Parts: sequence; structure tokens; C-alpha cells
Amino acid sequence: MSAEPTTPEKKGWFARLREGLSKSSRRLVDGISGLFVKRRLDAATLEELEDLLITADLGVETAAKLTANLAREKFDKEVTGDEVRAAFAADIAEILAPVAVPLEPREVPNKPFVVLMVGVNGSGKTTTIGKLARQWTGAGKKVVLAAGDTFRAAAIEQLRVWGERTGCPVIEKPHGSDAAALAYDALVEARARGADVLLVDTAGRLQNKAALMDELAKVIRVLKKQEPDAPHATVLVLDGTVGQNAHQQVKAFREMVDVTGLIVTKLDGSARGGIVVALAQSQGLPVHAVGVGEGADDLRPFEPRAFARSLMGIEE
Ligand SMILES: Nc1nc2c(ncn2[C@@H]2O[C@H](COP(=O)(O)OP(=O)(O)OP(=O)(O)O)[C@@H](O)[C@H]2O)c(=O)[nH]1
Ligand SMILES: [Mg+2]
Repeated sequence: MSAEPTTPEKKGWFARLREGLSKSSRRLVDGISGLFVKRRLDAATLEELEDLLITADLGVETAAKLTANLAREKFDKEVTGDEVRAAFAADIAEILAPVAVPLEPREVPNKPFVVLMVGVNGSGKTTTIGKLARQWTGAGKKVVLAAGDTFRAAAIEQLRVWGERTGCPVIEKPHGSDAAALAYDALVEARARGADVLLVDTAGRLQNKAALMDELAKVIRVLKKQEPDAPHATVLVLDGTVGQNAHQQVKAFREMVDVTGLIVTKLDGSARGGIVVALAQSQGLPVHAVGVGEGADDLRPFEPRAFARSLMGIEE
């Protein structure tokens, strides 16, 4: 695990985000600098800018919006690359602001607050559960973890390790058990222990999509049997390196379950961080947090201004 302090000061965090997004921003910074060596903003340059934003995964709609705003302010005027990046960062922060909603376990009449984690295999569900467990236990909450990915033996072991690391009990059943039965028992057990939060892990891949859909539906059904409002949050975890494929994943999971928010992982080292902006624009789902590393403290609240400026390679 990382040796850095658990509460790095803001500057440290910003520097890390910027470093994490450097592969994404490099392309934009170089591209924009290449277009502007102090010259007038003309139609051809605007078109090239729009293409550049699309290539950086920000999406067609966002690219059009950003360049249209820029044209309104600066068409036929002399602009520098720095001015263009600052203008884009300001607009991007505005697009992101409404979706930046932290995931806070609410006080519910019948504890615990139940969070169901969904997402394709390898997206970072189990790791994100560990990170949230660290955050929330640190805030004084009693957290219980449910090893709902009963499909893979290693998945149960992985969650057990996170349980030990964060001091949270892990409710599990032998590999191959019914995931819904596990979820049911976990809620009973979490209640008995007076937990504030129950974090339920799920399998990312089963034999096929229909099997996954059935399993998730069944897990939700049995949770509701005990608590009609559960799960109180259904978080879709997305791998921030997959780029445009994230759109299909959101669509597929929204067809299966009532996704209430997103967490985007692996933004450290992703060249495709622009996808977060495209998702904000097209899906309108809350983005709760972003993952910037594999350690327990590497989950950060989603901050629109910091994210937008990092993406555009702007120093704080
Ligand atoms: N660099 C980096 N790696 C991450 C991040 N989040 C998760 N990972 C790594 O990604 C890999 C997959 O993460 P898991 O948490 O196992 O993903 P999962 O969604 O539970 O996968 P399945 O259980 O197979 O469905 C692991 O090696 C994690 O350490 C992140 O924010 N940054
Ligand atoms: Mg997992």
C-alpha cells in the first residue's frame, strides 16, 4: 500500500490528479499549442480544435459546445493556446459541476445504508469498496462488506484482504454459493451488528449478460424483501482507461439496474480521462468520486474545477 499520508494537503492532491491525468492532458496541451502560435481564431482552427477534443474522448456534443463558446468570445481575435485551454477548462468545470455529487451514506430509518457496487469485470469494484470502507470507517462509521462475487474464489479472498486492511467484517459464503442468498444474509448480519453501511460486491462477469442481469435482479429483490428502500445506492464502477466503451457499459448497466451514480477508476495513467466529461454531458448521472491509484487512500471526491484544469494541463 502507498506510504503517503491519509489526508494529503490540497496541493498534494491537485498535483497527483494533474500527474494522473497527464497522459490525457498531454495530447490536448500539445495539440492546442500546435494550433496556436499567436494567431487569429478562424474557422479552420476551430474545426481542428473540435477534432482534437473529440479525439481526447470529450464527446462530439461537448466538443461542439466548447468550440462554439470559444468562437463567440474570440472569433477573428488573436488568442494564445493558454487562453484557449483556460476557456475550455472553465466551460468543462461548468459541465461537470452539476454531476459532482459525493457519495455520503445517509442516515436511514432502518440501518444500514446499503450500497450495491456493479460494473464489468476488472473495472475496480472490489478495490473501490476497500477504498470507501477506509474512508467511511475513518469518518467513524461502522462498515460491513458483503462478498457478493461468489463466482470467483479469488474475489472472496480479495475482499477479505480489504476487510483486514480496513478493519471491516466481511460476510462471505463458499465460492459458488448463491449471490442473492449471500446478500440476504449479509444484510441480516450487518443489521445484527448495528452497521451504518453495508457495501455489497458483485460479480463483473458471469456466463453471459442474461445471467448477470438475473443475478443482479435477484440480489436487489432479496435486499428489498428485508428493506424496501435497499439498495440505497447502486454505483456503477467504470474503468477510466476504456474511453468510448464506457458509454456502452453505462447503457448496458442502466438497462439491468437503477444506477444511481458513477465512480471512475484508474484515472492515474489513463490517456482517456476526457471520457468523464463526455459521460457528464450525455448521462447526467452523479459522478461520486474518481480512483487515482490502487491504494486504500486513492479514491478522491470528484472536484469539477480541479479535474477540468488538470485535464487542460493547467497549473493550479
Ligand atoms: N491504477 C489504478 N488501478 C486500479 C484502480 N482501481 C482499481 N485498480 C486495479 O484494477 C484491478 C481490478 O480491480 P478490481 O477491484 O479487482 O476490479 P473488479 O471490478 O472487482 O473486478 P472483478 O472482480 O473481476 O469483476 C486491480 O489490479 C486493482 O488494483 C485505480 O484507481 N487506479
Ligand atoms: Mg471484484
